[in-house]
Amino acid sequence: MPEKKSEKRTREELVKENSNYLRGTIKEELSKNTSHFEEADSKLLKFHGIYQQDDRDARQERIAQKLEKDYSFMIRTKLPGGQLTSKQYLGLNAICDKYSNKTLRITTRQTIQFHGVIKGDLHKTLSEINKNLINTYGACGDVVRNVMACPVCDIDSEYSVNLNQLAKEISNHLLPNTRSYYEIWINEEKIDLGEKKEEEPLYGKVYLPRKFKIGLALPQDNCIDLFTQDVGVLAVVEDKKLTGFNILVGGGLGHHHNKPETYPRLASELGLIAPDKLIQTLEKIVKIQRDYGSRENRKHARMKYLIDDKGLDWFKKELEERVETFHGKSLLEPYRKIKSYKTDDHLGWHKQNNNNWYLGLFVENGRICDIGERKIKTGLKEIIEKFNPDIRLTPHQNIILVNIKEENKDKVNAILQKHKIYTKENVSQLRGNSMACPALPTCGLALAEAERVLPNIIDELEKLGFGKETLSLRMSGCPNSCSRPPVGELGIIGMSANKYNIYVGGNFEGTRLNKIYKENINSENIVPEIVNLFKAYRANHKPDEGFGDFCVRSGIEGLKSLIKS
Ligand code: SRM
Repeated sequence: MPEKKSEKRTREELVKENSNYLRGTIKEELSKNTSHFEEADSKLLKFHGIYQQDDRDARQERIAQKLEKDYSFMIRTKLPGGQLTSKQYLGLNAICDKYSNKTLRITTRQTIQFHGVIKGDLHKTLSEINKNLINTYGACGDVVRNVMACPVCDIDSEYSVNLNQLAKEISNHLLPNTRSYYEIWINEEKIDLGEKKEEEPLYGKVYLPRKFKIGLALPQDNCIDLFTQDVGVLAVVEDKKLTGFNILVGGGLGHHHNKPETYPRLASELGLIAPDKLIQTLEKIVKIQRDYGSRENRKHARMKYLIDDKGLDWFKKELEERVETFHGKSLLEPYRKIKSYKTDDHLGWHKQNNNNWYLGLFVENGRICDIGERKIKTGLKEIIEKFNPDIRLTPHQNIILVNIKEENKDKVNAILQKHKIYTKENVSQLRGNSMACPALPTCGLALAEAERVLPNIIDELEKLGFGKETLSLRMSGCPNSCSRPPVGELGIIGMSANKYNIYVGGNFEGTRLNKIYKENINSENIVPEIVNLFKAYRANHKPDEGFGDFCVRSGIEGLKSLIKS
């Protein structure tokens, strides 16, 4: 396998190489009565779907008291296309009550995370998750992450292609091969390979240079934010027939403050491939990144930088050569231009193609928990236990209950009402289209708050009469951009404690990056800044012009002078 060797590889590369296919000393460390893992194992744990974290609210106090950090672990499941059964959901719900902070967190890539699991409970938690036929293998780490897909394209007659099934197939095809996960977490006996050596045919010994993201969409529903993926796959349907898949490469949003060599980038249009060649083509793309992605600098290791360094033409040629040797002829046809994109939030009741109904429910920032009288965790459990719906998670951190019978709709509505759960009818447009990442206190990289403050910002804006504004509003605690703010119509990104940059000019369809509007705004000034923007929009927008489009037409300086005048 042509793995790129480099003189100065990062520490992560050495850890992977010396890990014996991701085993490290995790198993040995698990049996010790300690609160955390040492650095090398904590890096390897990510490949198993686990992040070592500490309570950042308590960090300073504990340092002052010369105590070690208050360690706990975040566990991320892998659910291609965000699909799970009601039994699996209830299983995860029970696990969160037993071992984590009693919340389930829907992520922006359609999975579920647990926060606050202590080291002594890690093995039990992972093994119980696996008993529910869900695993966490490759949910994090330098491999292909959860494959996203529009969550309703197989059940709504508006959509013509079953991308969900495809997401599962792609995910299975691109899983790591090593059995280390199963040996550690479900006590699988180590298989005796005799003379043969363990192999990772796709990833090799050092896996990928960096995380790798794939998402599948349709032009009528870009809810997965196609252009932000390392590889975006867009179904092209002509005359009601699937012609092929447009392939886009090199999307990614993470960047670093004051490091202009890092930047958000929208994926570039590469070409169209035939449906039956999709999986092999994706495999070849992953291998190009494996062989050429930077292993010297993790801040330059995502595929977007490889494409910018070497050029899209180089990338295309490299892919065609690899596909050619595999299939005998070039498979990339010209990219099919798409006239327009739409994005659906999937909220509310919708009739399915089998005459049952699906119901999309807003979950604020994806956090399934009971807050005051709003009891979404309890309410979901009651509905799911009674009516047994299949579950879909959306890329906007929401949940969809599938296959509800017509005669049960009123009963479900009554439970929603009883627990004061947000429905499409009673959540404001502003809140319903908002997302924030977890940030503090769990995320080790957060520079400022996000999930804990966005609801209050929206409360204030609603009180001031701006709840009806329909725009994508996204907030992240740092420029890594986990809630995808660089493509929001209004993006808010934490830069340091209590200081945020405000960005404007993405669009609802997710096809445009926004631009910086103001830097280093104190948290208490966020609402007044947004109020000014909304007032300028209300006074000056053209009929049917969205907020992001209005900001682009006005320009940043134009917006500022509109607000001054
Ligand atoms: Fe993310 C790292 C949470 C989607 C870009 N992300 C992290 C970590 C694991 C922090 C860490 O490395 O220690 C965060 C854990 C917080 C916590 O306490 O849970 C974290 N990212 C999340 C989630 C949970 C946010 C959410 O609100 O749901 C999302 C989990 C997705 C999943 O299920 O797999 C999540 N992260 C994203 C996205 C959006 C997407 O993929 O659609 C992005 C931007 C797209 C991209 O990848 O460019 C994103 N996360 C990052 C980055 C920056 C990567 C880069 O290229 O620079 C990091 C930091 C890193 O990798 O070094 C990061």
